[in-house]
Amino acid sequence: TVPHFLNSRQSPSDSSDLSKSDPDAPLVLIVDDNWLIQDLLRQMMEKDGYQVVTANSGQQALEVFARLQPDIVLLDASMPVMDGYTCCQLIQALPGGDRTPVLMITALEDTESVNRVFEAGAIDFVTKPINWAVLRQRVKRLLQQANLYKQLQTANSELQRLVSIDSLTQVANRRCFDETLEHELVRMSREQMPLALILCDVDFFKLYNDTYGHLEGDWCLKKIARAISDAVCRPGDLVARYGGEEFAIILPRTDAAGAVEVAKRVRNSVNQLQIPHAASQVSDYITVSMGITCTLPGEEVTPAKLIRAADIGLYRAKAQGRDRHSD
Ligand code: GH3
Ligand code: MG
Ligand code: MG
Ligand code: MG
Repeated sequence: TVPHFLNSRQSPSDSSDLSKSDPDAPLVLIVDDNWLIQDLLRQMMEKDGYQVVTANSGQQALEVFARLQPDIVLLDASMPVMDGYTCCQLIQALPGGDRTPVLMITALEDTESVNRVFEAGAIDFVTKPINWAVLRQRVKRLLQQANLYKQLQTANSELQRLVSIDSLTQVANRRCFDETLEHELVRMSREQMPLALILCDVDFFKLYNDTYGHLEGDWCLKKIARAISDAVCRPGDLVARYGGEEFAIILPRTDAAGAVEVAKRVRNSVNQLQIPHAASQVSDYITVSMGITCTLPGEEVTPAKLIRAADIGLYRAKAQGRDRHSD
């Protein structure tokens, strides 16, 4: 026979479970060693439209939790082998466990038992014999709160994205660049690893705007940002819009030779765009110049010093004829 906890999401063929439950409904994990109570709880939760999975031991509860990530757990406090308190603690450590409410079900309401419930990380408890109205309202409220929390987290991560991204080019903005450079420098010096910085400036971009107009200029910056990003491939590397038509590339764990390789790829990538630039004095197409600098492990270096060094390289690349890199 199919184990009792393998229902709903796991076995769509099990019509007795799925016919009633909406696949988008919250998933309730019921954990109780007593089959009778388990079944009553299941009926009650299904009546309220939730999806249900069950486990009859703490160990099984952990397995089911890890596999199905339920939205709420109804957890019997008193079970043989692994009791509800231990199980609750272990759930907190599982992925998603710290934001999934655990509602403990306990026959004991003495001070020590109550304290144990909350110390184990449960969000609340109901007592046995179960007052069904209380249970249902608590489940409903806890699910609402968990949902609200999830929405807040989504909004927060969207906000984080917005404050660190340049709206025109969709690469990191100056703020993100400053923060990243600061903390990567600290990290690289701790790890005794080099860090490279490339400053990349579009050649004769004022003339491009003058020739084709500002909107075309904006479009061009988007394409260039994309081309630079495509040329930078290691996780941990950061491409940022440093200012108007200047981009910066942070390359942690990269020495001078590695940075030169990246600069060559960036130049190729931009050249391959073949964006016509009739007024450019160095090419028929849009080109970029780059300044490269690199820290050595053990060296005292600040973001300002590093940027200045890259800027000197950039100035040199411009002076030497543009469409090239220099250190
Ligand atoms: P060089 O090869 O020496 O870098 O010449 P340049 O013309 O690129 O240098 P300059 O710094 O004089 O001009 C940069 C131009 O970039 C000026 C400005 O109009 C343009 N620019 C800066 N930000 C934007 C932007 O967001 N959109 C557009 N369309 N143009 C921008
Ligand atoms: Mg029990
Ligand atoms: Mg410039
Ligand atoms: Mg320029």
